Amino acid sequence: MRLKTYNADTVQAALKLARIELGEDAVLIGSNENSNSTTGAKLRVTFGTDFSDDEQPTVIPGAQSKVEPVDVTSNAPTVTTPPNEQPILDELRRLRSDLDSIRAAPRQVGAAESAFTPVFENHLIGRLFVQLVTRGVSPTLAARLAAELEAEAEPDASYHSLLDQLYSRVRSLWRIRSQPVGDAGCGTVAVVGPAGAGKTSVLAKIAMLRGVALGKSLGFVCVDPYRVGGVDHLEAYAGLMDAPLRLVDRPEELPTAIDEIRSASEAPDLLLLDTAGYSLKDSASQRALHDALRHCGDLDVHLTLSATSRSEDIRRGFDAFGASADSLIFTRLDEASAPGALLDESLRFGLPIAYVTAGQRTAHDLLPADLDELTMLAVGGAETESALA
Ligand SMILES: Nc1nc2c(ncn2[C@@H]2O[C@H](COP(=O)(O)OP(=O)(O)O)[C@@H](O)[C@H]2O)c(=O)[nH]1
Ligand SMILES: [Mg+2]
Repeated sequence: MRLKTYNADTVQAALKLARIELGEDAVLIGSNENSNSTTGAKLRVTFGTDFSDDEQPTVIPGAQSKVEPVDVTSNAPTVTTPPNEQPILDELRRLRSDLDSIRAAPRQVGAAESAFTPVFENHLIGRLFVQLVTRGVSPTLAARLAAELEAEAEPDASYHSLLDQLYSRVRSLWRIRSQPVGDAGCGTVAVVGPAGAGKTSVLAKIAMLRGVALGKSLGFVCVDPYRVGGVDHLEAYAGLMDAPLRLVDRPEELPTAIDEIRSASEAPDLLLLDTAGYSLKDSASQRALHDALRHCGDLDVHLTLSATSRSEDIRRGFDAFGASADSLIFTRLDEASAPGALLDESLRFGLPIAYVTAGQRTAHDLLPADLDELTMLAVGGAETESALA
């Protein structure tokens, strides 16, 4: 997340520039009276926006901004106005609906010891809002959660009791998968998703936990139309587990290949299907894969997405492969700097989360989705309090 503060006479004037500079996701964080303005601007107005995963906020409530506020008053140096005002009017309309939705018109609170007036009347809730956004939850969802919290919280609730309430709310939002993957080590488990998302690694981990560990026989299939997807890894895993691997060139051949494996006299208990070489841009191949999977009988298909990807890429991954999937697996939690974004994504997709992975070691880093752990990822612990104090 990135925060930026503007000196302005009105919130709207500051917004005009914030939406141009920070983009349409810019969300009002707070405003306060500007007692030290050299240009006579009445307000200091702060906006936040999502940027790349590894960006950290430059300003937090209770701390003086390290960034010089930008002046947008009439006394300030000229701000270039775009030739066409229409986009700005549209932005203003969007702001109004944002503000309605988060029930948070800027309020002047009395003795403001902090540099910012929180949008939320209860400043502890404002801190929890920032805590969520810092964890990667979108400002829109964070504002909704904070507004719900504000509506139900006792006015004198402590930070810890508010945090508990927030935990309960966030915990109730996740959907996790209830039935185990690979029913008692049987059936066919497939992984789909963008190249590099961790599909082959996930499949090997599932093979270990749901096959080898249960004493089941295994078989692997890989469909890779371009033979660029790193089949070597899968070959190595299959060799290690002493399991046969069948390579299939085209998705159209997949139903027959799977049928043959299943009906062979030594059919494996657990069949693991890897899909490789599918680019996010190649919608024809994605469609062919989707059609083929529909004709493969009983399949348990997992959409594998990297938690380190930008939200936009995660969404593209879902658009490309989500239609075939029964559940989600988020990989690379160990490297994700803003894991709270997964809350937004999983809500948007509506699929249950089966597993997360948090490392490259086979098996040990495949963790069944757990409501408390996912909630902790999105909300963070109470220790964040001291960082914000
Ligand atoms: N740090 C980390 N690396 C992972 C994780 N899962 C997979 N990887 C690595 O990501 C890379 C791509 O994984 P791979 O399974 O080949 O992706 P695929 O192209 O979707 O099959 C490999 O180097 C994996 O070791 C994870 O949870 N954490
Ligand atoms: Mg692979």
